[in-house]
Amino acid sequence: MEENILNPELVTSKLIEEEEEFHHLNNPADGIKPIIKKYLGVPNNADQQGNKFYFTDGDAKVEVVVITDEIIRVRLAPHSVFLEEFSYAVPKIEQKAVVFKLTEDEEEFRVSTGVVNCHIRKKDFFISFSDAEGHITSTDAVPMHWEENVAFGGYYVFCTKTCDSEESFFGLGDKPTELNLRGKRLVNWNTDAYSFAWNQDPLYRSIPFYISLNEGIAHGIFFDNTFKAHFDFGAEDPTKTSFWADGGELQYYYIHGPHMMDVVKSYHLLTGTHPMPPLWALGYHQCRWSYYPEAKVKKITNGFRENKIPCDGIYLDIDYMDGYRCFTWNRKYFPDPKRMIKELAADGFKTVVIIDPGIRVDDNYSVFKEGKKNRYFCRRSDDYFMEGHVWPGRCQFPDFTNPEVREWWAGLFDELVQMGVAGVWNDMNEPAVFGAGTFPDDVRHQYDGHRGSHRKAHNIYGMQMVRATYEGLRKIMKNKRPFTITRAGYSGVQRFSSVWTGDNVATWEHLKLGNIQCQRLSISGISFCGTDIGGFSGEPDGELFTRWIQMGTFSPFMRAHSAGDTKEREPWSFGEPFTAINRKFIELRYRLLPYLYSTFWEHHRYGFPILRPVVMQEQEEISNHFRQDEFTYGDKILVCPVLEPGQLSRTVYLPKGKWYNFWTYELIDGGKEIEVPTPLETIPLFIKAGSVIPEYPVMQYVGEKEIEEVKLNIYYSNYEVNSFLFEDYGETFAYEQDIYLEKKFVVSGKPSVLTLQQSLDGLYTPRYESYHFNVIGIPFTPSKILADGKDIPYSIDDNNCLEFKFTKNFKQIEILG
Ligand code: MIG
Repeated sequence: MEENILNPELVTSKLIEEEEEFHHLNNPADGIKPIIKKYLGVPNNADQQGNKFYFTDGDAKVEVVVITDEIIRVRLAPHSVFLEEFSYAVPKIEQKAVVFKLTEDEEEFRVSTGVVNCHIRKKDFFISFSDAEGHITSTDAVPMHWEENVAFGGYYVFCTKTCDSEESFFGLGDKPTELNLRGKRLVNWNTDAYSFAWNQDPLYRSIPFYISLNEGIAHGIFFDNTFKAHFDFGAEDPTKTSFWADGGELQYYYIHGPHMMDVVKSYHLLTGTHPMPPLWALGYHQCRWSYYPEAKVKKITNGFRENKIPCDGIYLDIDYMDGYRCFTWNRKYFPDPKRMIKELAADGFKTVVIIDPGIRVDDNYSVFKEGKKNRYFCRRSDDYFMEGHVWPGRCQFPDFTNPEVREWWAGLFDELVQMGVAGVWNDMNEPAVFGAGTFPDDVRHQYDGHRGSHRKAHNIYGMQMVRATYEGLRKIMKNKRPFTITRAGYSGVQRFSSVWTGDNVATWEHLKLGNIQCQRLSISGISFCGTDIGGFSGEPDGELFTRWIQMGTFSPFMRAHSAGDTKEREPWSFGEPFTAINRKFIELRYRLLPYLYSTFWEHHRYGFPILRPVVMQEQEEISNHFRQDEFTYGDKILVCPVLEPGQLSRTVYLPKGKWYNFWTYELIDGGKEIEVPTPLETIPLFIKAGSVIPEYPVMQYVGEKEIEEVKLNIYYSNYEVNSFLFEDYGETFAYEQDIYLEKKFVVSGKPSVLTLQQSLDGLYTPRYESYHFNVIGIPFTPSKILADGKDIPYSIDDNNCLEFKFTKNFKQIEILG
């Protein structure tokens, strides 16, 4: 059906029918069948029910719903019957008080909020959107259309909009291709993609959300459809953008900007954000397929402590299980897991174990027996069980779209948690099946009461698995924050899990790809993401591994992982100078923990992405639409990883404003490209002038020492800049009861005075008493420091930085020249 969707005949009458040859039916033996393609023709009337507006054309009906001032949802029912409202991505729409109205003139119906207008054109049912100033931001190129597909009994649904000559596209989750999706055609169908290649599509996740940027204005389209979905950003026809799905409803949210950041925040409003992770989960994690037996695990964890390289997480891959049976232990390798986990914990390591969806068919295995007895496993259309081979051999698979099954699965973690397991790694949940790839289309799913075949449930299967896992852990761990990681997911998976990019390869190309994928995931709702540092398959040399550690230091999730047939792959495996550099960067990760944690809070609470491509800083600049190496980590630190071997310097674009080189303290004017030296010891890192960057002392793991003081690095600026610091217990859900502290710092400099103000908001009291201030870049010779009016002592170090200490409760500090 890809033949001519983008170039239909001009349509002016009512529902137009087109017959065409169709080759892609479910059963190839059926051969070629005619399919009917229909287009909306003319909207006859507008019917308002609250915030919903209905427009009909014969049998077809379109619904336009005002969600917020910025968000309008459009739905199409080819035969007037809308499906019951249900979405795994959008758990509930927070209906805000929005003022909207319907107007009509000769040409169109118009639904307007204060920010957006949705135009429904009378002559041809074209739907378009404009902002309050009248800029058209999105418009249909042909009316919404569909194909009635007799083979599966539903519709293939299509929406085609115009694509302007300089329009750029971003988003769609984990696509392994350039950051700007202009000119690409992509598909969403969760796929186990071992050793994936540049441009390989699809991969593990389905995030049907993209951002368009055109003439300086951004808007988003969230096509909330779990079926196999397709996107074309001017690939087939450079003047058209299309999205369509092999079933389900044509339902999309138009999300107005005008800034990309506004779009991402609104997308988060719909699909949610990551809950606050336990602080330790933001530390460094070490993984391998697999560390076993126990002695090997201990050798690795001791290696960290001996080498003085910080680490918080140690992973057990599938070999910890008995014959790969989930929720069991191989007692030969791990005779007493509870004791081992306790010993690891005493040494500061959290144990994370893998879990797969495939349950071994084995009547002596309690998980299988329970699932069988309660009919928890997926079945084919004719009631046979869905069986497939995965690691344990012949398996059946829980139907995670059934709430009862999720609850059962959730409970299965009880024993692991009692043993001390702190996190769960959800793998193979695309779902992956050896040989077949995944389940056949006819497998049935309960779909939370909205039954469907695997065509509908495939893309959300993994998300529902990790949801069950997360909810289980949350319940069992009581007030402790669980840690989960998943490979597969759909929009909204961020509410339940972090994500890694899957089975990458130890090549420089994959380092580059991983950098793009993490930025893309972050602006697609999934901020808590990372790559397998070092590359899963293949062998990195010391240089590649170190460059990957350096990039990974600025991935919200930082974990090294490797396949079992590769050489040793710990941060000290490559000898010097690599070990020392890896240590220095992992230490930097730990120093910056309070900054990352605060940035995470900004994500969780306010919907900001953690990684932000530079196009997000300056979207008006067309050249930025094609930059994909540099990004900001939060809004204060600009990072540009080194992505080529042997690179002694590289070009970096600094957005407008003033930036400090993190390593040299040199102050640089942004808004231009600069050449930065990149010896193996460093990567380009810049701090926005005026920032306050909080720092913890280096620790071998979170909680190793009581923090006695927090360092505040203050970067002088001659304009006013705000910074935030978020603090709480770091491991409980007290923040949901508003027990936390938000600190705001305001830095403003004059030619001979620098002022720093602090305001506090919240109920939490950190245990440390004082700050250690480190003031960078003061352009005058200080003569005196007044802290809350008191004259206090200070020193000036070799880098010309001003150092002093004062109470954490200060209100105002003035450094006078
Ligand atoms: O078929 O559990 O992506 O991280 O180490 C391979 C073994 C199954 C795939 C995961 C990888 C993990 C591996 N798993």
